[in-house]
Amino acid sequence: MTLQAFNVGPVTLRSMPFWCVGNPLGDPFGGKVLPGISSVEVAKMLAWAAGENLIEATSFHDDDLVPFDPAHPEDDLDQKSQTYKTLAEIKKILSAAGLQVNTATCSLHGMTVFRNGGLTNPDPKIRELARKKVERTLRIGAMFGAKHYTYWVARDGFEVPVAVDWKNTFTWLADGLDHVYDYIKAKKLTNYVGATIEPKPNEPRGQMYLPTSGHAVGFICGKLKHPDFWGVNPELLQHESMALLNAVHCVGYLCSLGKLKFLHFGSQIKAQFDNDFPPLVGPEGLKETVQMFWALSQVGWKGLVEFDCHMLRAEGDPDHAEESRKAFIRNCVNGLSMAIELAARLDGKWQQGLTGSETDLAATMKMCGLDPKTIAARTVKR
Ligand code: XUL
Ligand code: MN
Repeated sequence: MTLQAFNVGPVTLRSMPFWCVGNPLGDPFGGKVLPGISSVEVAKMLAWAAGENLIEATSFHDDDLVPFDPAHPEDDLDQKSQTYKTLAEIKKILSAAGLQVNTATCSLHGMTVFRNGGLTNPDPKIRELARKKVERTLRIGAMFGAKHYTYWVARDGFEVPVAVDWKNTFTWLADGLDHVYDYIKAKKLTNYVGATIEPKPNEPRGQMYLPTSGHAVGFICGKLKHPDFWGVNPELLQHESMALLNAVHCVGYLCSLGKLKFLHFGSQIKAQFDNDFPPLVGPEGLKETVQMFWALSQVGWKGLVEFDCHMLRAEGDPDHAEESRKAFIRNCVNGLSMAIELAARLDGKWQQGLTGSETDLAATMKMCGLDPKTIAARTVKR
């Protein structure tokens, strides 16, 4: 079965990753709220969502599908291994549901061996292990026909600036990312149309080496050997808002450079830790989210939007875990539909002759469906 593209407003496909659905809602102050769920069970839930016309695509970390054993970094190539069998089972479920795979990303954050970094770890043996794990992820992605490989900056960062090897760190990072390209070409993994960097300012590290989309683009163009292969998948509103940046500005800038490959999407309270609220959920960001989709339409960008968020911890119901997870998927998709619909209200050339403040108020009236005449009448009413 092949799902039709979504193609509403600037959004061609909607993607729900494995890690969002499988998230058991632990946080630094408390344990898991929901019982764990196997990767095969997550695949079945994603297939359900596809059947409900909620999503057309998914994504995964290697660890979301199968565990990694450093002693057997090529277990995926052995058809008799449990790894291969699990991957084959998941592939069957996703294919039957018509789900595409947007991106494969290597988890270099979960295993404690990577606690001081993956691709930038000062220990060459750990950098080599990270490289092997990335290669395995690329092969797994190829098995699923993934369109992208994503490097999220993860534990490549620091807390103590005077403990960092500033002479070599960014070269190690470039070597690790150039190896992604070289491995894809050497192994003829033709499924990959490109690769992305996902920046984040902090968390899990105090500071991350590529904190914003601007840093990511600078690194791609200034330091990587194949800049055309690489783009950015900003996480908006979350990651840029953590650094008090603006999502409309972010997508406008990335699109002007042809570097917006796809979007990670959710909601965020500015300057807080990574809230990962579902789209439009929480006290902030309605205007920013809607204006972001408006800006994407304005510049003619079309592409995939991937939810990267989790249900509110307070809403996880361990006695009805499946229902909680399904409700979360619906809420994400509803939030996206609302944002696209509200953004469409801003189409047209209605700003002409208005000041900045008037434009903003007029935009809010249009977005909220208020009648300017009624508002004007109320304004002067005694
Ligand atoms: C973390 C985050 C990651 C990446 C993939 O904040 O967004 O889930 O999207 O590793
Ligand atoms: Mn993300």
